[in-house]
Amino acid sequence: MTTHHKLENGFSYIEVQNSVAQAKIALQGAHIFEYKSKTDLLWLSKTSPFEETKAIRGGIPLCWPSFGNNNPSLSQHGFARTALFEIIHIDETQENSTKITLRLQDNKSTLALWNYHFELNLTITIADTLSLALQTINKDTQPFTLTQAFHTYFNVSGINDVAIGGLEEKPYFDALDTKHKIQKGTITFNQEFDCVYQEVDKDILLQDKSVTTQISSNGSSSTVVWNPWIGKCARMSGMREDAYKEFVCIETANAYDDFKTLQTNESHTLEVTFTTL
Ligand code: TA6
Repeated sequence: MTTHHKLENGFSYIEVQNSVAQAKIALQGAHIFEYKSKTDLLWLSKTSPFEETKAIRGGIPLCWPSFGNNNPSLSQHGFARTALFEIIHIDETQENSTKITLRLQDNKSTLALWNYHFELNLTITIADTLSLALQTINKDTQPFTLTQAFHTYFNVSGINDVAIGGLEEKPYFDALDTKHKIQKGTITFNQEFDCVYQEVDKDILLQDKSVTTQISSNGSSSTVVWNPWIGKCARMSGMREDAYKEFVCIETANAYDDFKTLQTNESHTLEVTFTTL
């Protein structure tokens, strides 16, 4: 079952309920901000905005057509996360799986920011696993280059208790000291962390006490791992100053060297699946 909701300020989202999972997806940014099945997977800030032009703090924001400041002519993480998508299709033929496709196409305001014709389709499959597939089609007569990410905020029991595996020996760019390094061992947290891993070629495992979340991807060879810790968290919009204890971001991406250039009519799909083991 899928129901449409509109807040008093006009902010719209859809709610999905099937036999194995429930989810909430905002039309702004095609932004899934709740997914509950075996676990309550996605962190959502208790002080997140739900209003036009402001990105929701939490869930899975789409960074598109630029990750971070990869494209200095665009705002951080691009414009898709505050753009209004339309629902193209809802498939509820199976009781234990719901598939929703949302679309963004170029319009006057996107062309003013990024002068290319495109079609962007996000397909979300809500089952006992959660899958997202973000397809970019170049509808322009010129080639264009993009970077992107699923900026996923995972709920954690406590940031000091989590470990991330699957990135051992991978090269990464440390955005805090702008140095290039190699990952040694699993990732744990005791300070601000903001790193972009490259050559990522296997599943990533988020270990949180007895719960393990497996992150599988296609069309991606880069992953960002982020936690703002105390100082940056206190300066962040849309989150309380101690929120850093409650989440970690593991972002399946095409970032930095993993950029994508699409010729006319060419497409690329970034995919991720989250499985609670
Ligand atoms: O993905 C990590 C990162 O780029 C951090 O540097 C931090 O800025 C975070 O994203 C949040 O960005 P936002 O624009 O959502 O405040």
